[in-house]
Amino acid sequence: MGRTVRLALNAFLGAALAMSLVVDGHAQDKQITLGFAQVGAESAWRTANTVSVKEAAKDAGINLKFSDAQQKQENQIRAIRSYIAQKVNVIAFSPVVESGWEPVLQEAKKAGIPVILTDRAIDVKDKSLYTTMIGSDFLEEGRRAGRWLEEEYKNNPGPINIAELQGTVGSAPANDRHAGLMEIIKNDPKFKIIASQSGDFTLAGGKQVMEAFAKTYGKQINVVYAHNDDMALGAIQAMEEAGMKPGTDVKVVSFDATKGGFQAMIAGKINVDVECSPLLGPQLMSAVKDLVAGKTLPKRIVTKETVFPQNVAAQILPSRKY
Ligand code: GZL
Repeated sequence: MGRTVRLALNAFLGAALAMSLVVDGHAQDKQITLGFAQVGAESAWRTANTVSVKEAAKDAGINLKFSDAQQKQENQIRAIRSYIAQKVNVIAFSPVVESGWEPVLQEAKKAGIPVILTDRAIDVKDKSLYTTMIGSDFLEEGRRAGRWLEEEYKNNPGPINIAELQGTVGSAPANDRHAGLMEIIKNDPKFKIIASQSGDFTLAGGKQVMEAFAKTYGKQINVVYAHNDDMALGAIQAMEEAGMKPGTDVKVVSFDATKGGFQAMIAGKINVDVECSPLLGPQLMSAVKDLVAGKTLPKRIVTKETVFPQNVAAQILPSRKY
C-alpha cells in the first residue's frame, strides 16, 4: 500500500475513533460532574439519603460535588450558584421548602445546566425549570396514615383527638403529609386535630413540641401524628417523662420507617410507620447519565413504598437498609 493511501487511511481511522467517543454532543469518555445541594443532616432519613447519593455517585463513576445547607434555603441557593459557576454537567437538589426557587433555577437554565429535583418538590409556574422530580408521593403517604387511623378506630365512636408534629414549615413532605391525612379524615367528625406545630423534622424539635402538648392537653390526646421518626422518637421521650404511655394510651403514627422507627415499633411505642425511602441515589445517577446521553426523562419518577404496622416490625427489621 502506497504511503499516501496509508496516511489517508490513518487520518480517517483517527477521525472515526474521535467521533465514536462523542454521542449527542457529549464526550462519552469525559467524566460527568454532578453538583448536589443537600438539605442538611436533620434526621436519620437525611443521613441515609446522603449516604445513598454519595455511594451511588461513586459506583456510577460520577464526580460528585456535595453541599449540606443546614436546612437553610439561602445556603442551598448559594451552593447551586457555585455549581453553575463551576459549569457542572447536571445540578440536583432536595429543596428544603417548596417556594423561592425561580431566580436561581432561571440562572441554571440560562447557563444550560439541567436540574433534577430529588426527595422534595417545588412550587413553580415554569415547569421547564427542572427536568424531573425523583421521590415519594407525600400526599399518598398522608392518605395511607389516614386509612390506618380509620381502620384502627372503626369501632370507636370517638372523639379521637390528634396532636400533630409537623415537619419543616413550607416543605413538601410537611404540607402533603398533613393534606393527605385531612383528605381521609375530613368527612369523619370523630377525628379532630386539637394541636399542630412544627418540630422541624428533628428529635429535639419533636420532644420540645410534645412537652408543650403534654402540659396543655395531657390525657385528652389519643393520637400523636408525627411527620417523621425523629420527631416521633422525641415525642416518645416527652410522653414518658410526662407519665403517658406512647403506643398504648396514645397511638403513635410516624413516617420514614427508619431502623429507629422499627425499634420503637418492636418496643410497642410506635403503632404504624409509613415508609418513605431515602435510597434515591441509584435512581438519581441513572437519570443523570440518561440526561447527559441526551435521553428524555419522565417529569416525575415516584419511589415505591409501603406501610409497616407494629406487628410486622420484628420480622422485617433485619432486612431494612436504613
Ligand atoms: C421526606 C424527607 C423528609 C423525611 C424527614 O422525603 O424530605 O425530610 O421524612 C427528613 O425525616 O428530614
